Amino acid sequence: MATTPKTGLKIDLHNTDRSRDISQPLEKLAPEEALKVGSDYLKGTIELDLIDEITAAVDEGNNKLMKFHGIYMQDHRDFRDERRKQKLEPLYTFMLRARLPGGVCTPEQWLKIDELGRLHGGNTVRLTTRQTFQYHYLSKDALRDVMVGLREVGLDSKAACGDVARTVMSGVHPGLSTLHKQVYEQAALTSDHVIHKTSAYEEVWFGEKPSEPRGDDHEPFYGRQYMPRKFKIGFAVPPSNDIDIYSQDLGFIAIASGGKLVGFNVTIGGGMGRTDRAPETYPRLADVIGFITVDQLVPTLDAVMGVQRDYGARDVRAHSRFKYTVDDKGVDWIKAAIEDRLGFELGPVKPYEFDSNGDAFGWVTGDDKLEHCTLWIENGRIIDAGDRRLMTALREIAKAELCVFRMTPNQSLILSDVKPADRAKVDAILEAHNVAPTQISSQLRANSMACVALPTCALAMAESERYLPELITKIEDLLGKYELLDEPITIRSTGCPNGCARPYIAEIALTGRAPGKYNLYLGAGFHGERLNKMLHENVGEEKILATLDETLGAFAKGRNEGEHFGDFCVRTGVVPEVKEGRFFND
Ligand code: SRM
Ligand code: SF4
Repeated sequence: MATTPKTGLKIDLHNTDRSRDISQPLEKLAPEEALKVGSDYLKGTIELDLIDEITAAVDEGNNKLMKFHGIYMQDHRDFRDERRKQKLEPLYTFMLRARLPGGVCTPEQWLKIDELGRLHGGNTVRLTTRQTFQYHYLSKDALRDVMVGLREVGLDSKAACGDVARTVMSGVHPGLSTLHKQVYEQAALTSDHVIHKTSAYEEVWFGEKPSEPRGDDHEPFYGRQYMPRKFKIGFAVPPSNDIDIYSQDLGFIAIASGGKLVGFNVTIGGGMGRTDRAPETYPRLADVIGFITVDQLVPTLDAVMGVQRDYGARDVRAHSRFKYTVDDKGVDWIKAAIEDRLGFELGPVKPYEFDSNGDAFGWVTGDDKLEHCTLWIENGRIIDAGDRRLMTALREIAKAELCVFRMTPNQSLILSDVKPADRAKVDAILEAHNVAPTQISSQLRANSMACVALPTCALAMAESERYLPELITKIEDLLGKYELLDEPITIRSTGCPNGCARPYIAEIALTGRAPGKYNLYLGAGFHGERLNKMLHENVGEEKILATLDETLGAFAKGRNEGEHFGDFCVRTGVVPEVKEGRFFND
């Protein structure tokens, strides 16, 4: 037996899955790898920490394991300094993220999501950039109640975080056409296929006993080491690139014939995360490597994820994402390794075209003759604020069972599958609560996204969700001056370089460096097909507004017909084009 350095968990070196092509000897595993191996398939000693009343926290090892159960320990950053001064423990609370393939939930599920948010989550629910929802501010005591509540309505938070395949994204939304529906079904199937199988989740949260001891075959695909890092999968339905396919580790672009799904172009190696002043970390746009038919989907999932599982770096976590494996080995090598496992060659890439990565707000009638209303929700925050009682309005709509709820990849919500006769009822409830689906002050705001950042995110270096709305108000003054309020321009902000709002593919992006200071990026493609480029490093609001005043003014005067702002910035040399569409040189 060996002992993990941080948690003291025992690792049985002989009871481990050695079937993987992992080059490092087991004894020399990096701490995170050793933690996984020694955790009894992610059980750890979480149960003991949950009943420890001395602290509101859990130990660091269990914190890492709980991510695989969809939970992060956080401390309230607004109170950090004050509590330190008072020699108090940080104000520990927990974030819980649900797993929700394609972002779909029923009215019954929505009512439970809402109820738990009001009971335990500070009267708010947060929609995320990957079509699911999060609670913040959960106390340790509340975690089981929330888990049980979610389970009552068939929801869970399994594998919403951690070194596994995360929530599978799917271009919204199924009601629009048969094709959308077919793609959603494949995304749901994918989610079921790639989810980890450990019974530790049921044991820890619901007190279930495992039917048999967890042996070596407990995780047939993942084994005891799971993936080297998180792994993200998404399905796009052209012409919408709402899921930002080029940012996914593994992506599937739907290809149709006569309106019916025939297969997918496969993309590999996308990712956004980078670290400040660490040029060896960079965002990367995915490569499109070939075509598969629908029945080849599951083998392709196994083959691509298997290649990353077996060849992804497990010694340096900052280098463990699939994008680095793809660059280390080369796209051709990776493609050959995938085909080798599949036993057949991928077909040639089929033509496809994207035209936007945003959401279209308001009502639309689907091929299914049902009505669907995409509701703009600023930065995914479901809350009653002043006169705008969004959380209550959605609860009333759910109570009356007027729609299915579909979260979008841009942190918004579709009230879908509304019977034509019920459309007026939905409108009346929205209006009564001062929620107008399409009254958005500018197309810039309509195409904006901010990550959570402060006060909950441990990694935030600057504000994001709490700042972007007011910055946009100031940019709108410039847009008004140049008659650009109706011009669709994408803007995204994050509180640090990790890229949770996919900023590196926005035409204007801010990533936090320090309180009030951001790196400013311009020049990405409008539908997420080209990375942007950093124009200014570590600058404050004044410089950001001055730069945008100049560039937006030049754009209004000198743009070509139909030209997007990002393309203009590249064409006129405001920012140099990132030639490879891949490497990121600040
Ligand atoms: Fe993220 C870590 C929030 C989408 C890249 N992300 C975090 C953590 C958990 C901070 C932490 O590790 O302690 C943040 C929790 C903040 C909080 O208080 O809630 C966090 N990420 C989010 C969400 C909630 C942002 C949002 O405002 O919606 C998104 C949840 C998605 C979901 O439902 O699963 C979210 N994160 C993303 C995306 C976008 C995407 O996946 O489409 C990315 C970029 C794509 C990618 O992965 O390359 C992203 N998050 C990261 C990274 C950088 C990973 C990397 O490769 O370097 C981290 C840091 C890490 O993992 O070490 C991170
Ligand atoms: Fe936190 Fe950074 Fe992600 Fe924003 S981008 S949620 S600050 S990790």
